[in-house]
Amino acid sequence: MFSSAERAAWEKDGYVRLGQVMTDAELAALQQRIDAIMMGEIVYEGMFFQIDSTTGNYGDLTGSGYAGPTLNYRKIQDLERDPLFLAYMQKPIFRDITRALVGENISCFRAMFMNKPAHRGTVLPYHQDGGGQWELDREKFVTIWTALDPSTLANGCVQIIPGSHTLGLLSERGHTITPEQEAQYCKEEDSIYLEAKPGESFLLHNYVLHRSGVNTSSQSRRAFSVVYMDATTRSTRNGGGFPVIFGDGALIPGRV
Ligand SMILES: O=C(O)CCC(=O)C(=O)O
Repeated sequence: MFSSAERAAWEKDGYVRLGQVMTDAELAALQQRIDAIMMGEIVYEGMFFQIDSTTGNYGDLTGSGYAGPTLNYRKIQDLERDPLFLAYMQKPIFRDITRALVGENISCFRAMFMNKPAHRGTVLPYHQDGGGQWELDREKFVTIWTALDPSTLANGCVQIIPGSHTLGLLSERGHTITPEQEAQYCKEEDSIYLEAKPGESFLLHNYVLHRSGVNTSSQSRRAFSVVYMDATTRSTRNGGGFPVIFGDGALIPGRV
């Protein structure tokens, strides 16, 4: 369960390594499942897909939508609709963490696959999770990021600035920060690379500055990132709520 030492580390540094919280068999099943979704063998109508850029530039990413069978997707969202991913999201350890840090009833803003395909990938600039672009009426959430492959410096692991969550939200609009802020707050020597074994998870504070680079290796860097938030959170765009993961009205794997 979520220990007081882990909580203290997360509060101080804005992140904590949780280790592997699933079995090797569960990991293999998630790896196979995400590939099957990319290859169009399992289809969820309306699921969000984004193909990776060919240039590695964030600005070159184009729209969303399924673009045919390929392992070159950068991002897939709405994975709470898949029973294997949903069951993983509902692990007791995540129940414990979200109860301690967020509340009793928990929804998810996004259940997202993030990929750096072999010899590809797109630079994701330093940013924080939150701000006006997220269009939420409150910001009470945490991210749990899980490696589905070995995640290394060579294949574009996540890089963070420990303690930067204490700066608060740097841009009202959010997500990315200005070049001046990056020069001021994101010095290479202050950063750490979250290298991970497949199956390992990190708990991240939503305001911790983080980025990731491209993949210079032949090993893909697949990962699954879930933002858990208070289930009363509403979209400021349409007033709607979000899929419930824990508590009243929680989704049930296989019945989604
Ligand atoms: O996986 C990555 O490269 C970055 C993920 C990220 O920004 C997030 O999970 O909030």
